[in-house]
Parts: sequence; structure tokens; C-alpha cells
Amino acid sequence: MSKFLTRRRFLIGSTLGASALTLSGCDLFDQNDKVAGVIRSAETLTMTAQRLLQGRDALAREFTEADISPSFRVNGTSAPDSEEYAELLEAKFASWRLKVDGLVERPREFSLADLKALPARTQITRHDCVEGWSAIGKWTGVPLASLLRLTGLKPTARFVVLHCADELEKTLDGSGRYYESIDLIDAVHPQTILAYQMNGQDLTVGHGAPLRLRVERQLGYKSAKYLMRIELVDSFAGLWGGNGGYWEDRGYEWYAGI
Ligand SMILES: Nc1nc2c(c(=O)[nH]1)N[C@H]1C(S)=C(S)[C@@H](COP(=O)(O)O)O[C@H]1N2
Ligand SMILES: [Mo]
Repeated sequence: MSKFLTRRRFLIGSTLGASALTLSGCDLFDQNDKVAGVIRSAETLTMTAQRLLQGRDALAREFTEADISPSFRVNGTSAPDSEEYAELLEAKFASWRLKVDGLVERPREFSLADLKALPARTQITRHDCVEGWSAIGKWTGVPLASLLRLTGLKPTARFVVLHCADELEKTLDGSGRYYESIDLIDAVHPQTILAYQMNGQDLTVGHGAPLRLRVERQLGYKSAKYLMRIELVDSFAGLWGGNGGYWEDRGYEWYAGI
């Protein structure tokens, strides 16, 4: 069993100031400092409040088939425009691989078939975009926790960075690469999945083919589409703007709790 799947309760102590926050449940982490590392700015209040009120393992609301939105908007990139992506798409993603590397014990690559062979989770959830629209969709994929169990985590791993195939506006260092990051608490949340299906069909290009993240307790921009690589890091300071995500580098909050 990998390191991060052991252990008992733990406390986030003094970093929070007024209240020490007890995180209950089958605790997955022993490194208090991991959590302390993300306790650092205004959005911490939202994060702390959400976790205090609902518990770190609380599930986002799930809906029924009847609730699925008849139309679900495509937002942000609707098709990555690189030649590499075009080739992958052309070959129906047969040669696409998800690289998992960085601070993992066993770096590896997963084909779509590898991912589909792992136990899947299906969830019908509401997607909330920061721009003010919402839609309910059914997502099927592999829990990120399962993948991390296969690769193991080095003790210094703190964040999961999702690297995507698409580029939006190139403003920072000439890069407009879409990327996102979440902490290990969200990474092992049961509804955090790497989805390859939406509403019972393989993901369309618009919705992030061949694989996207679903992180259901945060706003839509955290659910990165067009995944190419998952990197475990101890800090995202060295990545592009240093704020942990494409939109975060442009002023959005890193913890986008709903
Ligand atoms: N790679 C990538 N992921 C992305 C985006 C993007 O432009 N590129 N847009 C984000 C935003 S703002 C939203 S609301 C959702 C939109 O997902 P959808 O197109 O499936 O509705 O994807 C998120 N993930
Ligand atoms: Mo969004």
C-alpha cells in the first residue's frame, strides 16, 4: 500500500490561526505540512469553511438521469489546434498516452485502453462555470486516486498538476498552455475522476477528448480537458505564472470551491 493511503486522523494546526481543524475520515495523509502549504491566501477561507462544514470527503450532489441537461455548452477551447493533437485525434487516440510523472514512485504511461480497463466510476453532477452558467452531465472515468495508487507518491508530493494539449491566449512567457492543479485532498476525493465518457459516449473533442478531469467541488475551470500529462510536484512556483493554473495565472482563485 502506498504511503499516502495509510494513517489516522490529523490536525492542521497553527497555520490556520484561530481554529485547529480536525479532518476526519479514513485519513490519507500524514504530512501536516502538505496541507499547511496550501493554507496561504484569501481562498483558504472558502476552502477551510467548506471542509469544516461538510468534511473533506463530502460528496458533491449527484443527480438522476432525468436531470441531465439536454444541452451542455462547450467552453474555453473547443478543439486544441496543435498538429500533435490533430494526429492523435485522427488515429482515434490509439497512440495517445497519459504520462504520470514527477514526484511519483513509479512513473508510467497509460493508454486509453489501460484506463478503461481500470474500475470506473460514473457520476451525474452539476458543472458550474465561473461565467455564470451551469449544466448537469453524466461522467464516467477512473478515480484519480486509483491511478495514484498505481504510481505511488513520493513523500514530498503535494499537488497534482494537469497538463493539457491546448493553448489559449499566449500572454505569459509566450505560453498560453492550459494547465491546472489540485491538492492531494481533492486528488483522492472519490468524485475526482479522469473522465473518458460523458453521457454514456466517449468524450467529444469539445468536451475534452480523450480524457479530462472532473473535480466536482470546484468551479468548471479546474476540470481540465485534453489531458496529456499528470505531474506530481511539491510546488507550482516553477510552472508558467506560478499560480497553479492557466486562469489562476490570470487572476482567478486557485481554490475555486463552489
Ligand atoms: N484544457 C482545457 N480545459 C478546460 C478549459 C479549457 O479552455 N481548456 N476550459 C475550462 C472551463 S472555464 C470550463 S467551464 C470547462 C468547460 O467544459 P466543457 O467545454 O465540457 O463545457 O472546461 C474547463 N477546462
Ligand atoms: Mo468556466
